[in-house]
Order: sequence, then C-alpha cells, then structure tokens
Amino acid sequence: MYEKIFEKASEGKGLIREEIEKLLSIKDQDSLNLLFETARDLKRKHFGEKVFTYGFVYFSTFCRNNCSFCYYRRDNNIERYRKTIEETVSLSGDLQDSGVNLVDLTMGEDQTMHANDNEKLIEMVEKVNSAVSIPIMLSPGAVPEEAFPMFRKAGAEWFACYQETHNRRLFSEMRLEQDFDHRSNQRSWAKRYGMMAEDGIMVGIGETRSDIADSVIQMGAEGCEQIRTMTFVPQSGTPMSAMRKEKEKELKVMAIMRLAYPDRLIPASLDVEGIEGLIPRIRAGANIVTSIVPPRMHLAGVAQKELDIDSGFRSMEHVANVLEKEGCKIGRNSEYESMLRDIRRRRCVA
Ligand code: SAM
Ligand code: MD0
Ligand code: SF4
Repeated sequence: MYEKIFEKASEGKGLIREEIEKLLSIKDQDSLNLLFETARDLKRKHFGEKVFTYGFVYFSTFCRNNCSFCYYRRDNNIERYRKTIEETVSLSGDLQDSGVNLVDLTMGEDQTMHANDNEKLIEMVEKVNSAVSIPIMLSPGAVPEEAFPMFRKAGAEWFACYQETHNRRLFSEMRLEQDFDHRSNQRSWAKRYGMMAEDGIMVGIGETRSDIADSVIQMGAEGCEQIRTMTFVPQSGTPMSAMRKEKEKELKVMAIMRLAYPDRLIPASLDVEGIEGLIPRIRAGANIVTSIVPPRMHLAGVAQKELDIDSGFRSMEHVANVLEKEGCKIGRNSEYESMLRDIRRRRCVA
C-alpha cells in the first residue's frame, strides 16, 4: 500500500504533501517498520553509521514568556537558576572533554541576559568560544535582527529557534503573546548573518495531519540545516498539564522527515523519554543525539527537567555505550566539522 512511496523516497526523490499525509496515516506495525527501515537506509546512504552528539547547557531557566506547554513559563511558580558566565564556560569545557561534538547554550528569555543589546549573552558566547574548540549553538529565544551579527562574531555557529507549529492559530495558543513572523524570522536572520539554523515542531499539541504536512514542507522549504520533532511532554503547573502524551507520532514524523530530506541533520532528543528513547529514535532515522547533560551539576532539561540526569544516563559516556551496542559509530569532532563544511559549501552552490 505504501511501497510505491517508499520506493520513490529511497531513490532520494523526497515526498509530496499527499504522500506525507498518507504516511502519517499508517497504523499497522508492518508498514511502520518499513517506514523506519526506509528512513534508516537513507540515513546510512548520507551519513553511514555515524551519529553526532550535542551537549546541552540550560544555563538560565528564567523566562519572560508564558508558553502554554512549558514548565519554565513566567507564571509557573517554580525554583529557577541562572549559571554565571564562569560556570557556563566550565560546564561547556567539561562537555567538550567528555567528547560531545557541539555545545548548545540554551536559556529562557531571561531579561538579565538580553539587557543592553544582549551584552551578557554575547560576553558568555565569547568566553565559551575562547575556552572550547567545538562549535557553539545558541538557543536564546527570539531576538532583534541586530543581535545576529554580534552572536556570529562572538563565535556562535548555530542558532536554534523552533516554530513548534506552522499553523498560526495553534501557534498563538502555544506561544501566547508572541509573534509568529518574528519567530520565523529568527532563522532567516541567523542564515543572513552566516549562522546555520535549526527549526522544529512539537507533536501532540492538538495539531492535525495536515498541520504536520504543512510543517514538514515548510521546514524543508526554509532550508534549515537541522530539523527536529519532539513529543509534547505535559508539565505540572501549566495550562496543558492534563493533556495526554502521544506515543508513536514523533517517531513517525521523524522518519517522514528523513524520507523527505535525506541529508538534513535530525536529532534524537534525550529530553522526551530519556535514554530509553534513544535507540527507537536512531532507528527512525535520527543522526544526532541532543540534550546530553552532565550529572550532578544542577542543570535541568527542558521537557524532562530531571529524567536520567543525575543518574548519569544522559552523560556522554553512557550515551556512547548505548550507541555502540546498537552498532553506531560516534562521530569525531573532525568528522563533524568536515560535515559542516560540506553543508555550508552545498548551501553556497544552491
Ligand atoms: N526559550 C527558548 C525558546 O523557547 O526558543 C529556548 C529554549 S526552549 C525551552 C526550547 C524548546 O523546548 C521549545 O522551543 C520547545 O520546542 C521545547 N519544549 C519546551 N517545553 C516542552 C515540553 N513540555 N514538551 C516538549 N518540548 C518542549
Ligand atoms: C534538546 N532540551 O535538545 C534540548 C532543547 C534547545 N536547542 C534544545 C529542546 O532536547
Ligand atoms: Fe520561555 Fe522558551 Fe519555555 Fe517559551 S519555551 S516559556 S520562551 S523557556
């Protein structure tokens, strides 16, 4: 029933809307397995058995926004922390020493960091950049266009800002009082000023099949080098706390993204189901592991604030063991960087 679509995608011909929607409707396990198999084959063709790893430093959990889905929304009365620049530099160094290929510096929209044209944030990126040699990804929320050349100059190579959904109505229910176009501009600005960009969607937030197809198409058209999907994890103290967590959808969407865009970087986040969720995501076509967090450093995850962190199950060492058992090869820094060079080169030509 789906064979023709799999065959076409295997040849690297991508997917059209109708095919994306059809694959989203898969229910039986056999077809689902075939979908994952096709995704894995395509991944292998482009990346071999290589998987790359990203360390995660959620250095400030203060936020001025009130996203309905997020534990760290302004109205949630929770304990928060802000690491100093020195602490963040040291955590980034430790992550590099543990072997990750990139460090992702993430924060809520913390006014202390954004103040005076992002002065503190820029200083932090500069200092991390002098201390580590691996690439830096910055995930600071939505900022004015003028910030991008300064982030780039300070040493950030990547900018992550997820649209969550490309349905404007749903966006306004998720990201309360935030502007859809301003958020979407973040990624174009990042690219304009020489950074690579990541987009992403959440699943299980009330979206339809057609919404997901829109997002998959839109993410492809924007040309972000990295694209992701994450299952919404209900958070206590938020308006969406009573919602149900979707089970299979994320894997399906991930595999569909791989069929549609064989050469993009697609993360498996440890922040949804912890270490247990890693291999299913790798088997669905992901080629990057994100949200690797060092244990006992009082660092939180985003969607899973504690899961597997202090036990060390989200450390590089443990992740590497799990990946090696699966037959994956952990990408070296030199391999990651040469892949980034290829990606940048392709973009200049295209
Ligand atoms: N504050 C910045 C922002 O919103 O862009 C950067 C960090 S934010 C916490 C990173 C992403 O985590 C969000 O864009 C969202 O996709 C994801 N996220 C947050 N809460 C989540 C939840 N409860 N379940 C799944 N993903 C979540
Ligand atoms: C992750 N918790 O990779 C992180 C986060 C922000 N750039 C990434 C969502 O899962
Ligand atoms: Fe703040 Fe980001 Fe959470 Fe929204 S998703 S409340 S912007 S930390």
